[in-house]
Amino acid sequence: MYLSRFLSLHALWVTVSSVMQHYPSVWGHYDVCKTQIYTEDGKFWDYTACQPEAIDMMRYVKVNLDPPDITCGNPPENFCGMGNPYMCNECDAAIDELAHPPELMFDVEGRHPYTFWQSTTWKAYPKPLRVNITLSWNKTIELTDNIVITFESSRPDQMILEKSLDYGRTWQPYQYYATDCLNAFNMEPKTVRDLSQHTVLEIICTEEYSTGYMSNSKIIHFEIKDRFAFFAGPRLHNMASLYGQLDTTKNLRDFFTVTDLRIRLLRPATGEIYVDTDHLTRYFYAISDIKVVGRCKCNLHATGCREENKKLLCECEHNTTGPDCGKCKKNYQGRPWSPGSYLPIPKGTANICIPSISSIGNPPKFDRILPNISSLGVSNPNQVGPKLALSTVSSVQVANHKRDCECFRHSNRCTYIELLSTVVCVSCKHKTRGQHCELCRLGYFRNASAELDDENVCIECNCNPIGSVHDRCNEKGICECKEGTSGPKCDKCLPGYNWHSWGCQTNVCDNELQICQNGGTCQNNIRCLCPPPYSGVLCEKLSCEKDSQSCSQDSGQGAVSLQPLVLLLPLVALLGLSELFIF
Ligand SMILES: [Ca+2]
Repeated sequence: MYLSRFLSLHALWVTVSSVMQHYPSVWGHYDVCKTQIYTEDGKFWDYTACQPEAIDMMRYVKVNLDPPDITCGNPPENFCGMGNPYMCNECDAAIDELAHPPELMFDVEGRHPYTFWQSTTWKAYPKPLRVNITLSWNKTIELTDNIVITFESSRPDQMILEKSLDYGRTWQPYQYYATDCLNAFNMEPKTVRDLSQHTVLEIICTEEYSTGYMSNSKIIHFEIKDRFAFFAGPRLHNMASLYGQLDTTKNLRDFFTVTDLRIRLLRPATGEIYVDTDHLTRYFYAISDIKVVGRCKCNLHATGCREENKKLLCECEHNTTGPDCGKCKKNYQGRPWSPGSYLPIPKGTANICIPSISSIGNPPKFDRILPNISSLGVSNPNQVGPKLALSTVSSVQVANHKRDCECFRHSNRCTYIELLSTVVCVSCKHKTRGQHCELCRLGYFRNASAELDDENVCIECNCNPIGSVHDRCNEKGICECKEGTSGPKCDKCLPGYNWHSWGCQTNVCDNELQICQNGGTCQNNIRCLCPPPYSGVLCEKLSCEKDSQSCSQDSGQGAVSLQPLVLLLPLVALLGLSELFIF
């Protein structure tokens, strides 16, 4: 008892370890949804794209067989070896040791001989012996490793692996398997290695796994890793490249995504062209193990996936909800839901849901979002975000579209935008704007002493048109000033600057530090009026235009004495006499 439990645990650990070894680079990234960071301005959440670990999905599968009575043993029957029709065993559903129920396809292996599910034998030949094995998760999952089916019988002559993305309502083939693809499915045989980046989504028929009963191999693969390798390289070292492709190519992403798989066993292995009708107990299907490794699809909004009432659910972050984190939480519908993105590598983009105006009575749990939420009055026309500090206004319950037309008495008209599934106020008055007229128009800011439904909720910024960069202000009404300008409305000059008709300008002269020289007088701090013969910004130069003699003393000897030499240089170069001059 203890030994078998130990062996089971050991087998499980081996399974988990092997999965980890397969994807070292997958496991290193996107495993954190948010990180708290500290700055001078306080604590912030830095949100990143995240996804759950890849796990053994057979732990959560529901298996259905069609026809339902296809499992052997009821009534008890004999089945015989393919190679030797006289070497037979019994299947009896009523006796544990002789029963082969479906759950033995996904129990924990670790002992020999393997446990296996087995069908009835092909007694009803020539009526086809067909079995559909449906694996359902009732949850969208993303496959991350090969699907591996291990047969106890010989591998079937004909089989189709199918997938569903809509919980079994519609099915698409994933791969065809046959000993003779042309004969069975009218398809040219191919292997995954015949594919490329451009044909990776092609559905192929392969003869690779149906090489007749003489083959020792009992395994059938659906090759996920080989397909990944077209993007990530043969050893899957460049997973970033794969993630980049998955992010931008929906078809590729969907290709590896399933809610259900269906194994359609169409014809058992016969070992030869003709069926030996004298020994039909040789023909049956038996499967000892099915491996499906993947992760819950959570749209890059969760790292956890838990089972609740036998259903897998993402443990959604980023203010999202739903089994796949496929929508924004109530009160967090400030912008349309969006999946996270793997890009930019390596942390991706979280695309979190932001609070809607209906949540203002229940302040959001986070302090602040970096970097892209706008606050009331600081106008960013591309975003409709509520001010996070408006905790005094009562909550608006979202019940239906009509009740959603909450415009804080600045409008009585709304429109429903179907694309965004949201109601938006139109013609907001009193200088307001936004989905619920809860923001102030450009050039206005929130009146802190007024309620949100007050006519005077928005006050004009009143920025000085000359001194400010633009006419917008922050939530306290403070304008953004040009260089040299100060004051809440940018109508004052910083020290060292003076107000002119074009704004604040640096002082050219004053009576303290930049004094006009040689008897010059400072005019309005912008120029020195110089008495003749002086000139220059501070009247520091003698004017040389008329009387060159008067300049020579102040200009210095150097300039004069250099002149003949400067004039000589081109001549020297022309004559090639430079070696005569040693500088
Ligand atoms: Ca088994």
